[in-house]
Amino acid sequence: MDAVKNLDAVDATTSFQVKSFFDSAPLLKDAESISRKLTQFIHQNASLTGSKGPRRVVCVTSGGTTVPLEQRCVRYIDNFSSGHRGATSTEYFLKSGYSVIFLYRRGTCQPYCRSLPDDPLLECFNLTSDSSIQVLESHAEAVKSAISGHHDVVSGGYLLKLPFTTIFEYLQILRLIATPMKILGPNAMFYLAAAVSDFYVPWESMAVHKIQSASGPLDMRLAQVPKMLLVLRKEWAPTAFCVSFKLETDKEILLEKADTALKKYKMHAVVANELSTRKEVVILVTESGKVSVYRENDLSVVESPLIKLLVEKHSTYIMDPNA
Ligand code: PAZ
Repeated sequence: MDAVKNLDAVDATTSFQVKSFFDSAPLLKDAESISRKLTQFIHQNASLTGSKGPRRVVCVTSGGTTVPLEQRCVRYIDNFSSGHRGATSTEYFLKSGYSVIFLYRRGTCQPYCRSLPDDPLLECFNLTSDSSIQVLESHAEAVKSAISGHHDVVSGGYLLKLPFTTIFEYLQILRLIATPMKILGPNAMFYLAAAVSDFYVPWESMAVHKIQSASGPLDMRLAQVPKMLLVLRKEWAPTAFCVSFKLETDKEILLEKADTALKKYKMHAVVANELSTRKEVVILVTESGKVSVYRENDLSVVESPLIKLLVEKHSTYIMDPNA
């Protein structure tokens, strides 16, 4: 099956910007060990077949990237994202028979943990009089389902979690993921829910030490982060099914921006959401139109119908990637 659509090459300016970004980025710590884990995870999952054919693998990105302002970083610019979307979507992909590479911002929401309170260790457990640890009855169900849900998918080899903090780490790891994912052809999916910085300070022009306030107002020029969606789609993962997200606070421009992303970056689908209503409704934008996806009620989550719809679209894509 020839899953490669005839895509134009990435233009020379973008290629140059991408090369400069990676050439100047600080070296990724643990790159070798991340690559080893990825290769093992992907090969292991690629050899599995279920009732619906070869096992599918999705890379879910989650949380916001930071942009350091100093090499010995004290201050940084952040992109908002609690990680709830990515963590919840991961659970629904796993439930639908996918294996998941969860690329997440350190400290953000984790799969199977959304029913736990903010500080689970201190709020769910108690010390008994003989100094043993006891789960509080009020949180027992949430703790049990978090531990068993997580344990099942990790010990089964279906969930691989990789953390990032900065935009440099995020994009370097995303590139590392895409390379071995190629062997999955159209059975691979990228679900890019992370909130990724549009601007950054190139490493070589970044202050080394903490910027001093005594020097007066801060005047700083940020470079534009190269359009990596295009590079992912055209070069890193040309056969994968790619879903990106568009977040806006002004609903007047949301759909227009989502449409542009679909066309400009050749995405298979774009999930458009507004900051204030993102937990209740999202709009799935594809070449065949726009569909509003709502959560069913106050106790349910919008990721449930969203992932169901995306799994169907992915199935159609697998049957004919060039359609
Ligand atoms: O992480 P969260 O559940 O708080 O929010 C999810 C989201 C709004 C970050 C995500 O749905 C999204 O739109 N991500 C892409 C953001 C962007 O346009 O950069």
